[in-house]
Amino acid sequence: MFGFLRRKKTPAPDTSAPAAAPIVADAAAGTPPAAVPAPTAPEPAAPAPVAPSVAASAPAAPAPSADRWVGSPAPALTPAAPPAPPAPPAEPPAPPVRTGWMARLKQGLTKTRDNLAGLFVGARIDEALYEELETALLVSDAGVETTRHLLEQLKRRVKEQRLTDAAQVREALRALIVETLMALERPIDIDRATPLVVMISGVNGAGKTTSIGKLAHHLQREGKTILLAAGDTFRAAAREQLAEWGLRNGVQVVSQQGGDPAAVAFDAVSAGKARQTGVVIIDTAGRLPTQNHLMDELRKIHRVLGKAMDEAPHESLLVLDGNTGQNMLAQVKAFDDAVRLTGLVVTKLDGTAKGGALVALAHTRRERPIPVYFIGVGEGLDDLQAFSASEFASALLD
Ligand SMILES: Nc1nc2c(ncn2[C@@H]2O[C@H](COP(=O)(O)OP(=O)(O)OP(=O)(O)O)[C@@H](O)[C@H]2O)c(=O)[nH]1
Ligand SMILES: [Mg+2]
Repeated sequence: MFGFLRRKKTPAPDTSAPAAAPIVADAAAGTPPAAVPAPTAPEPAAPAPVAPSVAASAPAAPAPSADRWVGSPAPALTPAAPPAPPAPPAEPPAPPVRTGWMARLKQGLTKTRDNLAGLFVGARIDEALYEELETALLVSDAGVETTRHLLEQLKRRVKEQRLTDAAQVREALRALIVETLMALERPIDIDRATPLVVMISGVNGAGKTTSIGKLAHHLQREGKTILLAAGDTFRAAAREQLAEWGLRNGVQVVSQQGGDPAAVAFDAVSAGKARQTGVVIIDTAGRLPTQNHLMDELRKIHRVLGKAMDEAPHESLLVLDGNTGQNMLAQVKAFDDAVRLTGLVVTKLDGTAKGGALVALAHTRRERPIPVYFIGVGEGLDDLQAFSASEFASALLD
């Protein structure tokens, strides 16, 4: 159904038997924070809001033992919530509407498209056209190096193919952009581990938590059970926001007030392993690459995930605000250095993004491209889409 998720085969129904473990959406339930480490044998827990596919009678996830911790005390799992209202029945899955989101992507990239496509209307193919094209590409945030590369290649093709019509040149430019962007087009493989541990990072306000909410929705449609971890332990609002997305999706959220985000991440993966949850997604607080202590904290989360489960995190995703422009490149480098990125999510492409930075990202990192798994084109559950090089090029030029 969703072409952006690489599946080996139709997923086997998740036969995991999740426990009534002491893991709850505390913010949503208004539970007071736990002050002491969670007991290994939990109290019989009240049913927390769970996905319909989640059974309710299995051994509880054991709390991690303290000696597995690196420089931090074992975290306290939030105690069980008081009986929460059952999750609303899931809406019947509707087929993904691709036209609607494409219209929003095009709307978001209108300015760049007007600048680029407008050049070719009734134009002569001469040096003036190339100069205007250079300006339009620079204004679109494609950057000097990528703009130069595109122009050189375009001129060469125009000559080789003896193009005489401006519309043909536009098509040649589109082909070039598609070829460049193809380096970023790769579906995420969601079946390669159980649980698949997905760590999310990014600067403040990039759209991390919102993207997690949307991603959980998509993955559920693919038959995956989900567990979310609120790795932003210091801001109550951040926990509440994730808890809200948890409620909307009918999935549980591991949460803890204060303390070590790595501890929450560890807990979530331990619980996910015990329950055979399909995907564990770890939210983290926004941070700038220049904030060394916060980048260290991120490294620690990454490291501790590897202790919770071999190979974890299986996906280390950076969420980028599509409006970031050329600074996107610096963000990718800094976060990649810290937490070895495996993929990107580019959000807010329905806004005023210019789009050229993605072409620059594809070109400048062509030796080791980091795929853009998803793009965000709105704030709703369905506003996350697979990145497609040709669709993106079309939004830029058609
Ligand atoms: N239009 C639009 N808005 C988005 C998109 N993704 C996120 N937003 C909005 O961007 C704002 C920030 O989103 P969050 O998900 O809170 O961002 P965050 O990265 O988790 O923020 P911090 O945790 O504070 O660092 C919210 O108002 C979201 O609704 C998108 O694809 N399109
Ligand atoms: Mg957030």
